[in-house]
Amino acid sequence: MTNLMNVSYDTQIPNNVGLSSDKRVLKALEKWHPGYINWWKDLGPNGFHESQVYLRTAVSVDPKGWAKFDYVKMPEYRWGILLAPQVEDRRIPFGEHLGEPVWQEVPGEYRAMLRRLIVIQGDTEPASVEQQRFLGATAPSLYDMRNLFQVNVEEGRHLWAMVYLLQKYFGRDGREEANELLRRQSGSDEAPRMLGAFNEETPDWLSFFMFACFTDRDGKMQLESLAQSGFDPLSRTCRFMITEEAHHMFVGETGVGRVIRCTCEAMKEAGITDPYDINAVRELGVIDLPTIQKKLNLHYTLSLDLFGSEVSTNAANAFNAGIKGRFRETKIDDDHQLKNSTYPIMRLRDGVIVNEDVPALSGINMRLRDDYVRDASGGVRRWNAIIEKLGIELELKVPHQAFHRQIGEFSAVHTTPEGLIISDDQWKDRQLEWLPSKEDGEYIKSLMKPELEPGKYAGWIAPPRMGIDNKPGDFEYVQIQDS
Ligand code: BYC
Ligand code: FE
Ligand code: FE
Repeated sequence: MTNLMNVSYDTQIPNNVGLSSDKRVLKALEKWHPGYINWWKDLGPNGFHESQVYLRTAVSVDPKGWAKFDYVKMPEYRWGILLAPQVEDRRIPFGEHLGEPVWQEVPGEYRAMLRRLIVIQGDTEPASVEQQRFLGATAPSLYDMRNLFQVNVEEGRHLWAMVYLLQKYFGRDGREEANELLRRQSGSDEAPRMLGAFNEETPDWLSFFMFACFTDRDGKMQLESLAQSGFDPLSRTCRFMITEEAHHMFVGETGVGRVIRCTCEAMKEAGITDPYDINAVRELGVIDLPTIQKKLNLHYTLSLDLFGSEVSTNAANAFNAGIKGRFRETKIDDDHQLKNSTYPIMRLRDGVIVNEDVPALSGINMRLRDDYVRDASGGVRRWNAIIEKLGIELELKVPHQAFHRQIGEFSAVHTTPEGLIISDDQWKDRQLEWLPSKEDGEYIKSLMKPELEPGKYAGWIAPPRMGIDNKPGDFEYVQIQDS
C-alpha cells in the first residue's frame, strides 16, 4: 500500500504516488509537461519569468509541516502530484453504495460522470491563472505580488492534480481531455472555459482579492464535497488541495480587509464621516466603501452561479452514485442516502420568490450553496468589524441570492440587492447603483500603480499585520529581473 507522506523528487515531476515505478503514467505526464510549460509562458503571469519569487513548495503532505519556502523562478517551479495519505479501510460515506469499500479504480457505470466532474474542476484552475495574468505589473507591493504568484503556481498545481487523475484512470479519452484543458482559454470566443465566472475579467487588484475571497471559496466548497467521494484517488487529491486553498482565501479576505482599513483610516484622518461622499473620499486616493460594496456584489453573485441550478438531477445522481457528497458529509447526522428527506430551497414561482421543500437529493447544490453563504458571510462580518472599529457608519452586506444571477431560476428576473423583483426598465436605470460602472473601474484603474520598493505599499491599501513565513516588513519577496 502506498502511504507516502514525503514527496519524492527523483523524477521530473515531484510526487507521492510512486510515479517512478508507474512508467505508463510517468511517460504520459512527461509528454504533457512541455505543453503545460508553454501554456504557463503564454497565458500564465505576463512577464516575471526571470524573477526570483519567494514561494512555498510542498515537501510532504503532512498537514503539520508540508511546505518549504525559497526563491524560485516561476517557470522552474516544481509542480507535483500530491495526494493526502490513504485512509485505512475507508468506506463510501453516502449514497447507494454507503458502507462499501471505496473504489481504487473508476467504477465503469460512473465513468462518464466522474470524468465530467474532474474535467470541470480541472478547467477552472488554469482559467483563474489566465484571468489574473496581467496583475503582476500593477502590484501594490512585493508582498502582494508574491501572494498573487503563490496562488497562481498552486492553481497550476491543481491543474496537474486533475490531469494526473485523467491520465492515470481514463486512458485515451483522459489524455484527450488533458490536452483540451490547455486548449480552452478564459474569455475566448471559440473555446471558452467551461463555467461562467471563469470567463470574466479580473481587471484590478480589488477584483483579484474579491475573486480569491468568493470564487476560491466556491473552490473550497466543491473540493470539500469531492473529497467525500467514494472514488478514493479523487478524494485524496482534493483533500490535499484544500490544505493549499486556505492561503488563497487568506489572501482574498485580508486583501479586501486591508483596502477597507486604508480607506477608513484615510477618511478619519481627513475628517470625512459620510462614507457616501464618494468624491471627497476619492480625493484621498483610496477606494470608497460603496464601490467596495459594488465589487462585492459582483464577485459574490458570479460565485453563486458556480453552484449550478436550484434543482439538479446531475447533483442528485452524483450523490446517489457516491461520487460527490455534501460539505462535511461524515459529520452530518442523517441516513446519508436522503431517500425520503426534503430540503428547503428558495425558488421562483409565478414571478414570486418563495421557500419550498424539495426532495433533498435534488436540492444538493443548494445545500452546498447555503454552506457557502454561511462561510462567506463570516468574512464579510470580519470586514465590518474593521469599519466599525474605525468609527465609520456603513455595513457591507451580501446581496440576496436572487440578485444578478445568470444560472438557475433567478436568471429569469431582475431584483434589487435586497431581493425585490423589479422590471427590466428599473434594472436598466438602477443597476449601476449596485454593480461597478465603467467610471468606478476607471477610478480603480487609476490607482493601480506598481509599488516595487521592499516594505512599501501603494496608497490605497494598508500593510499586512505580518509577513509571509515570518519575514520582516522590508523583506524582498520578489527579486525582479525581467526578461
Ligand atoms: N456556468 O444540473 P445543473 C475552483 C450547467 S471553483 C456554465 O445545476 P450541476 C477554483 C451544467 O454544467 C470549483 N454552465 O449542474 C476557484 C449543466 O450542463 P449540462 C470548480 C453551468 O452539474 C478559484 C447545466 O448547466 N469545481 O476550484 O448540478 C480559482 C444544468 O445545471 C454553470 C466544480 O465546479 C455555470 N456556472 O452543477 C481556481 C466541481 N452551472 O450537464 C479554482 C465540479 C451549471 O446540462 N462541478 N451549468 O450540459 C460540479 O460539481 C458541477 O458541474 C457544478 C454544476 C456544481 C459546476
Ligand atoms: Fe484551485
Ligand atoms: Fe484557489
